Amino acid sequence: MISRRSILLTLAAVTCGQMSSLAFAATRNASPIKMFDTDNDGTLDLAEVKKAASDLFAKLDADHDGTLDKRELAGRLRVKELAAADPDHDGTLTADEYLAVVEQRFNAADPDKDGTLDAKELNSKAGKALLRLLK
Ligand SMILES: [Ca+2]
Ligand SMILES: [Ca+2]
Ligand SMILES: [Ca+2]
Repeated sequence: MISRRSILLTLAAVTCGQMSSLAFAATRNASPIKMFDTDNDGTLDLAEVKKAASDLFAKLDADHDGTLDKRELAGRLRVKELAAADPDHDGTLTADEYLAVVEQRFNAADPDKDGTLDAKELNSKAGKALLRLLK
């Protein structure tokens, strides 16, 4: 016969397991707004987006030469996109060139032109293209 105590323990273990997998899912799907919304107004403005992009740029620049090459970009920009973003055609992006692409994508993702991106705008195709340059 199974004791009441062991049933309770089993239930507790199952509940804990479910909670930790929920917590895991929440971390994995962390809202980009929550990640980057430094003024906590529920949307991302250009300053917040550029800050996130600068942080990622620094992280990606493995050899610390102040530019990102194709390898460091790791597929974030397609060959064509990289060429378009690289006006001096040296095959690398400076932080300014990178942020210029970010700003273009920000504007493309903000069809109502209110200067902020809400969750719906970030979830659009243009919004997702922008997020690829932020994380
Ligand atoms: Ca904000
Ligand atoms: Ca580099
Ligand atoms: Ca907007």
